[in-house]
Amino acid sequence: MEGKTIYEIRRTPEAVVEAGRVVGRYLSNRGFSLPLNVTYTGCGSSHFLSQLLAMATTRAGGKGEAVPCSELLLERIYHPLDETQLIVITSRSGETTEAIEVAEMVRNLGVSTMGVMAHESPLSKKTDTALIVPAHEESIVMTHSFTAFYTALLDVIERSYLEEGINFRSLRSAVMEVLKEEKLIKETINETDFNSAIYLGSGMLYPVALEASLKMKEMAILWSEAHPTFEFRHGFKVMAGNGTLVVMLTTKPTERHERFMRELQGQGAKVMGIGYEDFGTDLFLRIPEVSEIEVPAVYLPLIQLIAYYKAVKRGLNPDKPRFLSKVVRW
Ligand code: F1P
Repeated sequence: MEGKTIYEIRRTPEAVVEAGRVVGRYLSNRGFSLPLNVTYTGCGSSHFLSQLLAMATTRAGGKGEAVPCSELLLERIYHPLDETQLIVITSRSGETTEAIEVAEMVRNLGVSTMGVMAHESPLSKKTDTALIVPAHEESIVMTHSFTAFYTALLDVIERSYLEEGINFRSLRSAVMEVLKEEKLIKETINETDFNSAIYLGSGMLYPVALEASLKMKEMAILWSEAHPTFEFRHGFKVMAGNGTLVVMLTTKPTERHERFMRELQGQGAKVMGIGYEDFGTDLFLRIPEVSEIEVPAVYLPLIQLIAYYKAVKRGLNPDKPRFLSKVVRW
């Protein structure tokens, strides 16, 4: 029987449109705009989301940085927050202890806070402003809420620095196109044998690779890693051999991607490409073309489906990952 996780991945297109609706209301009611220097924080998947948001902020003309909540709390000496004008704390549940503790700590420092969560929660009461993106999930692992939060905040970022937001309707269509390939993704994973996965991505596709690797661990309990694409050649590549699936995330393959792919194939690894254009990979999954900052939103459901179907193939229940709970508390 199909469970919550797959249902929630399939809900991504509606979640994106809903994100657009709430963010539109939020911005017009408050006349809200991001300041120049923004620090994004979260835990687990929400930290990878923070990394994407910090990059999108810098790309749009602000100054974004991302620090995991636990590091902000415990290693403050390395994160003085001197320049930070706003801390954006993302947490699907709004109940993660470290996220709440950051809100409390920052309040004492006099820095403004914005919380982003799926519903009213302890966190939404502790931040100066709260953007509630109603991407409710029952599953333990974060799926469509990640994409919904990303698109909502991307809209806030683009409007704050560039004055033009994103087109939620066209992004929804692109996400729907990805989901139409669910059968192909399932077959591809069923037909490919691998006992470890390495995700490689550059720029904004690096946090996507980190999230893909985390999904593979959480759902399929499979050894996985993520690296900035070409950094992997510097020593790490010894890990890619027979039985390894290397997933190269790239929309613009270059001659270096091609050479690197051949190098990995020569080591015995299988290479999967995900992007616009195949460059001679063993397996290739195409994504629809969108603007560069929207690209993470089309990769996310795809990498979630890969992890989901790998879990199913391994006879695991992705709704019940071992040792995990929906909310991490101290
Ligand atoms: C963060 C998180 C998730 C992870 C797991 C436990 O939750 O670490 O990334 O998948 O479900 O919680 P949140 O603060 O976003 O609710």
